[in-house]
Amino acid sequence: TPRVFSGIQPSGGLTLGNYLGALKRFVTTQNAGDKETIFCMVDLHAITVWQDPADLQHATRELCAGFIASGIDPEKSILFNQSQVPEHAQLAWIFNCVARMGWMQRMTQWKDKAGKNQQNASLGLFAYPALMAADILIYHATHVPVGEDQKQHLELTRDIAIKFNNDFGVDFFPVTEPVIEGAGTRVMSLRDGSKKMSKSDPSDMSRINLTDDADTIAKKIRKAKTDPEPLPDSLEGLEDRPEARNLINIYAGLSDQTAEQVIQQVAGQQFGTFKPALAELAVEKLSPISAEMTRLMQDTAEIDRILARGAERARDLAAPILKETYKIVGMVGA
Ligand code: AQP
Repeated sequence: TPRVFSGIQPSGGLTLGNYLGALKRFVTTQNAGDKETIFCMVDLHAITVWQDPADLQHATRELCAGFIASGIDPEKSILFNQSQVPEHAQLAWIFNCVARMGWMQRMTQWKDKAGKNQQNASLGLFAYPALMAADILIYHATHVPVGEDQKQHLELTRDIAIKFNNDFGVDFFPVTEPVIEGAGTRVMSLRDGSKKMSKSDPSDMSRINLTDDADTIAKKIRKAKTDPEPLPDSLEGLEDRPEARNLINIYAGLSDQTAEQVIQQVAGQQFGTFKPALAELAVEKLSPISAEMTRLMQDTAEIDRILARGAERARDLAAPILKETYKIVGMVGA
């Protein structure tokens, strides 16, 4: 069976962007039942920027609760945190020696996150995409559902697989397919339609957190930046209106429709009408998830057991692939 892998960083709370761009699509993939699904809380990625240890623990458990509350079933899918499967870091080292500095320097996420002071960024942040390639390829995963922002990293994963295969004259690592489809793959900030919605944006008003209560969600949508024009009757009419387009996309993602279908229903509406409808939809879809997360977080020992069990299953798949990699590279004892 083909394998699907994807991960989310426990670097803060989950946003509506993570939900529509990742979690909701993971659940659809899991429930389709035609692929083996592996989902990971990538704690080793999170520490490429500073994380307070207690916050990291909390965020990892809460993220696990978020996966389950969204519909990931730890029996059907393999659900675990990255650091419990050391093969990820071991393969990442091999890939550090395959990937080139120049490839990493071109990554826009590196440039954005390191900012002006690259000399002061962690070496781990620079090497982030090699660890991400290892996350995927340690399972020989062929399909990776992600948001639009991860496209460049997935291309680099392909480059690493191809170079490894060429360098060693083998046909070992598969060339992975990014799966970037649907209305939710690029959710933008509620304050600035040109920036992605992100858990690390300093403004909490820029995002909807999965843990926000109904009033907070309604307030954030009411205050979301828009323009004064009514909604158009076609997608072309949204071309120069990024904020309006974003709200339409969010509506489409939450209601399982295409943006085209939504625009036909709301054509001509003022934001004064559309925003309350969107808020109502968001609360209807998100509050059961938030309530379930709160319930699951009351038993963190159970969450830890789920993660440990998932890690065991993941190691059974990863260990033989690492061993074979070591053999190919020429490590004695492999
Ligand atoms: N705004 C978004 N729209 C659609 N998809 C998104 N994803 C993140 N933001 C959006 C998708 O969520 C998955 C996990 O992301 P991540 O937590 O590993 O990393 P990130 O992309 O760095 O997320 P954030 O929220 O922006 O975190 P910070 O602020 O810490 O960098 C990925 O599939 C991603 O595409």
